[in-house]
Amino acid sequence: MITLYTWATPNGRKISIMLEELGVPYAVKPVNIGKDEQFQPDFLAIAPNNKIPAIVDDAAEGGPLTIFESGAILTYLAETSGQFLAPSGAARFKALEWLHWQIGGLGPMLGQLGFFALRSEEKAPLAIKRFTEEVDRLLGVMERRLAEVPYLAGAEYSIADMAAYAWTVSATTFMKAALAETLATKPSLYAWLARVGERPAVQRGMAVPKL
Ligand SMILES: N[C@@H](CCC(=O)N[C@@H](CS)C(=O)NCC(=O)O)C(=O)O
Repeated sequence: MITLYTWATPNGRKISIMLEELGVPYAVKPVNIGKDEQFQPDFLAIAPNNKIPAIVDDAAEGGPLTIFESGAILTYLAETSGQFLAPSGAARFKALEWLHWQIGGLGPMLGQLGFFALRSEEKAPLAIKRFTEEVDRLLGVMERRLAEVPYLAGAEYSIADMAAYAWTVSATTFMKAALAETLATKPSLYAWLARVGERPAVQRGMAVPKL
């Protein structure tokens, strides 16, 4: 049995989407990051970086295994199930390329933009300008990719799409006001959002955790 430590945020939902896609039973442990539960010693023993998501796989080869960092978790689940990541060749590395692009670029930049433009009471114009421009650039990269292929890795839906989906939903909803100008010129991105968003497993995964 896999236990997922998560919260109602894009990084957590990447993993619930994957677990729903796989159709495996899993237990959900909500970690309320608004109440600093990510700093509790029992959670830090699993996720020393004090961030969700994390998993514990009790049935892992060699004994129970804890994993933090969403990219590592998605890769582990893909490899142990043999699904949503090609075992070798170009398709594998295209999926890993876009997975890492999301984890190192789209996620952190949208996170910083959300903090400076929306959540922070004190407004820092230079930070807002910097992160708006960087998100604009990243969404442009995504738009050009999705104008050529239906999914980020190419022809097939993969863990790269799961990773980018929840963050892109945030960009087009919660952060829409800050990104109106750039979103107006992204038809392929919206078509991809609809394609991925109509999957029943994605809809179930986006509803985790139930609060
Ligand atoms: N690179 C990490 C990012 C995880 C992350 O930023 N998680 C946020 C929620 S979306 C968190 O737990 N924040 C709590 C904190 O920073 O104390 C991953 O991909 O797993």
